[in-house]
Amino acid sequence: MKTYTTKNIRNVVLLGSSKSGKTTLAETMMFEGKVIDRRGTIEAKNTISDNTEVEQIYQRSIYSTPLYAEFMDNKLNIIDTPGADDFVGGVISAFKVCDSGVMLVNATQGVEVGTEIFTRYAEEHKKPLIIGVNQLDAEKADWDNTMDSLKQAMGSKPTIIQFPVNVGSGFDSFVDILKMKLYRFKDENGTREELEIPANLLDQAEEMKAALVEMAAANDEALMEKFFEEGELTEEEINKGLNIGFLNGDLYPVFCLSAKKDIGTKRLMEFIINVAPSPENGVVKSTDDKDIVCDPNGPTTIFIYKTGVEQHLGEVSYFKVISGKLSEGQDVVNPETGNKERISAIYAVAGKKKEKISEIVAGDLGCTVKLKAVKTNQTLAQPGSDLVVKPIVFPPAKYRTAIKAKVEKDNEKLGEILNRANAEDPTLRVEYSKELKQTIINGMGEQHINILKWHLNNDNKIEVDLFSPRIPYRETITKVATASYRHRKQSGGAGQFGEVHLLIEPIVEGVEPTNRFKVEGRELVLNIKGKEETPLEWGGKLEFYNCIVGGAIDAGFMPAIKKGLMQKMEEGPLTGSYARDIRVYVYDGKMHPVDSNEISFILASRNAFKDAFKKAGPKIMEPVYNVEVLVPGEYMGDVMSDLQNRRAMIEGMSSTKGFEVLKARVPLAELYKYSTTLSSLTSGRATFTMEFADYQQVPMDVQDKLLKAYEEEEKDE
Ligand SMILES: Nc1nc2c(ncn2[C@@H]2O[C@H](COP(=O)(O)OP(=O)(O)OP(=O)(O)O)[C@@H](O)[C@H]2O)c(=O)[nH]1
Ligand SMILES: [Mg+2]
Repeated sequence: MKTYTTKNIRNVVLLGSSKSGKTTLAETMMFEGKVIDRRGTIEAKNTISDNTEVEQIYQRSIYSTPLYAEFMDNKLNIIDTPGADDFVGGVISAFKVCDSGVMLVNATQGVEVGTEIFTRYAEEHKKPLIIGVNQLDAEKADWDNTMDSLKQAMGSKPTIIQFPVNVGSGFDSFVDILKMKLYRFKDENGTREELEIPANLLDQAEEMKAALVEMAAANDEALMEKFFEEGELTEEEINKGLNIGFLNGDLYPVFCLSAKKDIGTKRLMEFIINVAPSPENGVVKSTDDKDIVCDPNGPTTIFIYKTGVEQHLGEVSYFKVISGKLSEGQDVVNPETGNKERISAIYAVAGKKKEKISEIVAGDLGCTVKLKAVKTNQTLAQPGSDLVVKPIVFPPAKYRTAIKAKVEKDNEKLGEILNRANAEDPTLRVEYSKELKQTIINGMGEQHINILKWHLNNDNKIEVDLFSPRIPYRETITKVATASYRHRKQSGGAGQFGEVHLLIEPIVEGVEPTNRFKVEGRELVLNIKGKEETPLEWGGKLEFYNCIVGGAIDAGFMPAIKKGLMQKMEEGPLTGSYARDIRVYVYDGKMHPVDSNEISFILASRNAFKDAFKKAGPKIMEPVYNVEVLVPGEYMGDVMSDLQNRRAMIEGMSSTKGFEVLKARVPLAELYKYSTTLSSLTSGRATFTMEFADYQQVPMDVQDKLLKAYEEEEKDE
């Protein structure tokens, strides 16, 4: 392969909803770029992009796949991404390393939820976007509907560069308004004729051209002025105006495609080479907010955007050269860990096909193998450089499941594999919860987890059970109560004796502690001598007051009393969940000159606390999440009633760009497999996010159920 300079590189991410045809387009682009001489198909499971067994089984993209073609003396790097929400991690990491995007819209569907989400990402990442209306050859393709939905979702940004002549199964021609020509395709291999626009389409073409010129003029003041004065622009000026608008993300040029029949692919690739930005002027921020400029003569900095294990190669790390050059044999370091790595080989990548190269420059994408300890989202740099590329921020998880090996002895190995999966895919977060005594996987959806399960079964031969995870409930109290407990043991040997009287009350924000209480029909005035405040690992706090008078209990036993309380705070009296936000006043008790010791007071305080807790209006609290659903209007009613069945508090509704946005607070206990339900309610046309909000008391009926379940569990043990 020839060596490319930074300005001869284009990095483009292929985006779009599931099944819009990204992988098929990638295949056709590889064909046009002469990487392959026969095109594979999704159905025949032989595309260059969907090259893993699991993608072929499911007939969809699961991972983002880097590909490249040498085209018009440039290196065109393409990342084919998965369209399903569950695999969005691959899309987000592709955004980090690509300089523009092609958004495919399925002409039989128009704008879908995925289109909307990925457009938002492109705007956030400030990446110029080209729109490809694909599948124009499909029987049910509808150009007008598709354009209407694009305008509804994106306002005036979609800018028609081409329009189709004969949409549907006979599709073979479109008019290109920039060139003012008609392109007709003679076969399914991209062979095209360039013809004059026939008379019956000329008016339409001219009308669109006028709109295009106006759109072009709007992006530059000088052009605008000239346009107003003279009423027209030269070809060159039109291109200039469109380029400015495109690069600023103010307009999205719209192209006609049939990826399947190779119609329009080459023209799209030409446009990318001619107009889409090279990485040349790209700037990436470092973790300390410095600019890292894409300069081939700068210090070597590479960013790892994807890692994975591949047959015959072992660990493969995919990177972008952010600055400088990288050569075979070069030594680099991970500035965060200090780990040294040697770049034993560099490859240009087209799916599984990897071509060895000896050097790669700033802006280019490549991969290397056998690095010792590098994870996705890390930087490698030349020794002495401390610049770390700001890592990609992945969206919060929205699917939570507990996992366990079917065979106990596999659990250790399972733990290791899960940790590695977590390092490869940052949207798959694995934690062992000490509190819940479960290994919990947080991912993006049921499919995401099913793919993990597939790998565990097939690659690692581990059978696992996935099941509903426990909920991290909390316990607290709602009113004042007192209790006392005497612990005494006198059977043989040394005896045990300790007696504790205590009062407890809830900590309520904004309510100051007091020393006067009316409780259980009497008035108690306490003499507060000491206060300890303990923030709790699991949220909230414990306040501990020493109110002992007349030496009823030695100060030396106070730590034991607190220890007893903490034991019960860690294993709440109601359901064994953590307790929080409680004030405890120890105001009386008794000692024995010989038999009192630490253990006696631990036990006395534990039991006194437990008794008081049960009298103090105890409540179970549950985690509540802020949920935001993006849904097409027609499914709104179904989504809403489903949420209401999940004890949701609807907080707001609004519409944006053709979709409804529903905001609600929903208990975590009601969100198990929500993504799956939402998907089936809306034929996969809605999406949502969820984020922890706070804890709130569970309703009485739910509390009763939880108490019963806990009693049963205790009995079993
Ligand atoms: N008629 C027609 N079918 C197409 C075209 N492009 C893709 N398809 C078909 O649409 C289906 C989905 O195509 P893919 O290329 O897998 O779509 P994708 O966008 O990569 O889908 P995901 O990877 O699941 O996000 C396949 O059955 C393709 O054969 C097209 O231009 N015309
Ligand atoms: Mg695909």
